[in-house]
Amino acid sequence: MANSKYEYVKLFEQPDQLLPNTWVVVRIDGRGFTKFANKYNFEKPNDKRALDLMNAAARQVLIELPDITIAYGVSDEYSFVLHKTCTLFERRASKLVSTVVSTFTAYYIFLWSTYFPETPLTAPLPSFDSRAVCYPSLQNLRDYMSWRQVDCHINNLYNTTFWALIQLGGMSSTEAGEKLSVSLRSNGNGFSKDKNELLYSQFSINYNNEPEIYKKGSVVSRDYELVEPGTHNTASEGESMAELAAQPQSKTQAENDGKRRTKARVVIEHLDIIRDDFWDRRPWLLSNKPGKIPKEP
Ligand SMILES: Nc1nc2c(ncn2[C@@H]2O[C@H](COP(=O)(O)OP(=O)(O)OP(=O)(O)O)[C@@H](O)[C@H]2O)c(=O)[nH]1
Ligand SMILES: [Mg+2]
Repeated sequence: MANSKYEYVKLFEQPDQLLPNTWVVVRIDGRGFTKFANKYNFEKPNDKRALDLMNAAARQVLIELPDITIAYGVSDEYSFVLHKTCTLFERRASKLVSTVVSTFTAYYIFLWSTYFPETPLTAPLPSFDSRAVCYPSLQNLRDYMSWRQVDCHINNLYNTTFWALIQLGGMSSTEAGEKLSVSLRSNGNGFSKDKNELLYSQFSINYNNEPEIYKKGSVVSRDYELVEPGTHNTASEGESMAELAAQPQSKTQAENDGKRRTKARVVIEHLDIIRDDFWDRRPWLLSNKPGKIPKEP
């Protein structure tokens, strides 16, 4: 082994391990996307091409990193979930975060021309920040995911109403903002009911009929055969992995699981991830045991 007088600098590399046996969420977020969206004339409030591009980049991240079990995206952000037993990069935060965000960014730029064929990217190129957060319990993880989806709903309803007032109602952005802040003050559940009613009565827009991708955001996961709810105890499977983590699975088992994960198709869906049903039908998300690959139709 080469040994030089400079090697002592290695001592400065301090451990940055994420807490073991916790769910890790790596969330990336577009840097300065308000400006970026204006530069490329993203449609308001939602640009389907921009969302499809985010989803395509996230899908590639799951393909390249089979340790990621599920991802959820809305607007310029994406959350990638690693199972609590995942030991990728020995759970070193900087390695996990930088790998996820650089893979995502690379594909975002690589796939840009597929979704925006008419408008080539010019500097400054898009970039994303990234952080890793550990969630100690399954409930914490579920609540995190629910928080992002509720945020998606609240923001989308607000933005849909705001831009309807401007684009269809001829208001200025100040007037639209004021109009909405009045209904904001009425608060509580009445808040979203107000906007639904306003959209319907003034613009004949039924918010329920808006595209699912805008209302629910996007879920990226591996496509296995759905199971009947009630046949698996998803919550206990997710939590009992604590023992499994203490006695890691055999190498062959890990290899087989890895192969099945790689074989599964990675799909993009727009589903309710707040309800139990979503998780009950997909026990592999929480147990980290790959499901059954569906038969070719
Ligand atoms: N027009 C349009 N804008 C979008 C769309 N998706 C995301 N954006 C923009 O991206 C912003 C994302 O919000 P933030 O992440 O809070 O804002 P940011 O400008 O990226 O700021 P930082 O993340 O702090 O760098 C939104 O406020 C929009 O301006 C879209 O589909 N259409
Ligand atoms: Mg941003």
